[in-house]
Amino acid sequence: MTPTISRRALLKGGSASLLALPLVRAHAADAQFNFKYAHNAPVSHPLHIHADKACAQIREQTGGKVAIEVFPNNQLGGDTDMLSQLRSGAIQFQTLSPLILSNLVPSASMSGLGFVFSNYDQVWTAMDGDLGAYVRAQIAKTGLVAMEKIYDNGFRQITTSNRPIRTAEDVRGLKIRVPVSPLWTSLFKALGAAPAGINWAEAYLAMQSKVVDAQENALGIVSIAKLWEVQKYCSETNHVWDGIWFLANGKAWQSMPANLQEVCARNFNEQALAQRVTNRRLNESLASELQAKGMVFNKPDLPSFTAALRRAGFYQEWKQKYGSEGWALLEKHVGSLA
Ligand code: X2X
Repeated sequence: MTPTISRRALLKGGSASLLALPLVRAHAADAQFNFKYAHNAPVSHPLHIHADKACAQIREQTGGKVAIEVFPNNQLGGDTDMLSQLRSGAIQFQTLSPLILSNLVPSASMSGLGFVFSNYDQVWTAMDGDLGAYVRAQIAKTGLVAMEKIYDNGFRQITTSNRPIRTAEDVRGLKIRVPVSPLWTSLFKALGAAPAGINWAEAYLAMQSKVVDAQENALGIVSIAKLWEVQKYCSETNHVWDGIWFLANGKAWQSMPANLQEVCARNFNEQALAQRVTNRRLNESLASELQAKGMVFNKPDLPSFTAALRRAGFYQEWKQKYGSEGWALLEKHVGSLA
């Protein structure tokens, strides 16, 4: 969008437009589309590395027409703030957990229901297949565009500062930080914990200041964020698989002609496939490194968790919320749940 500002518009706009003009010009000098992309991950996380590469390739392959500036590490605010900015058009791209996106698109959290996916084959078959397509269609109804291939955050593990989690009983009363998401809160409430919904941007401080005693994340994040400084135990629950949708503001996306949309989508999707490989390798390689930093690992009794969730009516509750169409798609991939 090369800004063509007429003399009349300038005069009408008065001094504010005159002041803004040099900035706009400088920024748009070599690009038709100047976009902002923001996310929560540190720069050494595979999400940033691959998404940043996609943006660089897009710039190159469009001959500089599409310039996407990347704002990593919550520079523009926490996840829920960035989601508001994405919706208003203040930023044009965001990468975000489906569970946090569910604040806007309820069915997006289906892929993150507790203890449903048991391996990556199941995950990618569902998310690259009909379950992913169903969720993307719901996302589209809100005016956002989700790229076809979802990125990987990983299978999540519980860390605590005060006790190992051996069975579901050990989660009772646990003050645990969870991302801001109705599903995440519901999952840990159903297990009898005291979950606090806190954006990742504030999570480390919440652990350090003992507002919470626990959190749950894939090991890549645990390691990159140096959580061993504030957490002692890591219990390998694998309770939730978490992905990362690459989202665009619909108006910004549609402002591009089809050929430029194609270059963007192709690069975001190609890098998603590459990121899945890098990220999985990272998550699977970290246990010994984290042990060397002093964290104590254990493998909990997983059936005790699913039994507790069934008893609490957790799956029945979410089946009602998601509705039969979405639920049938999920069960098709993971088997009967409720
Ligand atoms: O907020 C989190 O815990 C994180 C970093 O895993 C997400 O992006 C959901």
